[in-house]
Amino acid sequence: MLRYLNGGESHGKGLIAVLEGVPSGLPLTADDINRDLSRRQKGYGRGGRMRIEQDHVEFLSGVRKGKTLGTPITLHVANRDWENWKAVMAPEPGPPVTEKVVTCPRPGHADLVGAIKYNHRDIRNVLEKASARETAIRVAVGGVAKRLLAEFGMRVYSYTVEIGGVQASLEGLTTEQAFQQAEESEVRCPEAKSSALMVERIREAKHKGDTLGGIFEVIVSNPPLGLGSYAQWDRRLTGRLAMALMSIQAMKGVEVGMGFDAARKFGSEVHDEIFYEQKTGFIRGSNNAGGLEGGITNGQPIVLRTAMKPIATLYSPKKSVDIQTKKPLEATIERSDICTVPAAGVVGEAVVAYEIAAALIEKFGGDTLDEMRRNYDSYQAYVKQF
Ligand code: EPS
Repeated sequence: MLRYLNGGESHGKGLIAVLEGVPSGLPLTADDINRDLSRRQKGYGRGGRMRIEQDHVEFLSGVRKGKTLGTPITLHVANRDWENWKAVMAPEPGPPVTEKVVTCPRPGHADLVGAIKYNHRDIRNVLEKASARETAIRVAVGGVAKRLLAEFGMRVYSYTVEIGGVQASLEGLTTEQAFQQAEESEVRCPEAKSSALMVERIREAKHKGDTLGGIFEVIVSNPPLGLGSYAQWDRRLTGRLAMALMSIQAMKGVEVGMGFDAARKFGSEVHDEIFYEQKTGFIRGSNNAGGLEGGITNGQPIVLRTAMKPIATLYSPKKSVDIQTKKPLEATIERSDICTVPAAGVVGEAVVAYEIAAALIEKFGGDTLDEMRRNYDSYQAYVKQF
């Protein structure tokens, strides 16, 4: 069983995660993870904080001489901004740093509900963990998962398909091409014309003191048939993937394969027909299901799209109420990003990689990578002759 917990405040000393259940013998280096940490920090529309941070992972346990030990892997990502926040965030008892106390909740953020739920009179106690800074450590955990998936021929891709109402046209592009082109774009959009329009929309939003959301797509190539299960509700992989994506800050919807469009069509236009060929076994004529049927992978690429709302911190703030004085106020301006859809795609890859790795370990689990590989190979041989 794969599991992890994370901890860390946005302006605290750093972020950590303890990841347990990774088999021994998996080649793993900090570089494998740092690439994604750096990709997550980029994108047109990021705010000033990303000029301060330079995220790197440090393994505090579970990895020795470039290989996993089969013991809990403790990952650490330091917050460089901590140097500027030591007095405000100190764990030792002491008076608050008055100018950093937040009493005006931002509409759309966890501020108000979090303050009431946990009885905090300083909203900073809420926003520090609710913050999307947490996604840095989730990307680090996802990096370990990606290394495991790579051993079984799987890759996880993402790209931006929409920002502020500008839709990219991906016609004629393979997943690999779309991904490569997205990596060249400052909004991680595969298509140049839409990329430029998206940048324009973000510039416009910035000018108005506003923010923008959008949609990104995550694709997993080459998954084996049979991950997840219909046998119990919480084993359905479709649900687990949706939960993982919806747990990212600011996400408001997930589509699988054809997604919401399927609700507008006849069944005959939606379901992927089944064919059989001696050489390859069962094959499908299309992939409207997005690689998932009955909560189980069907061997086709997994295709997921996630909608992100615009960031809640606005430079032209919306109306709110001070939680102490109960007087109307304009919501607090914390330093803010304008649009983080490009970064959110990288986070999406990570959370999806983690869920697929968890399902893979559940199905082929063993204490060592070699044992997992033996289980995987014998199962694939069985599927082929079915
Ligand atoms: C965030 C607010 C900003 C973002 C932060 C998420 O941070 P700050 O308040 O320090 O300016 O930069 O994102 C990150 C730090 C990051 O690493 O992505 C928020 O309120 O969610």
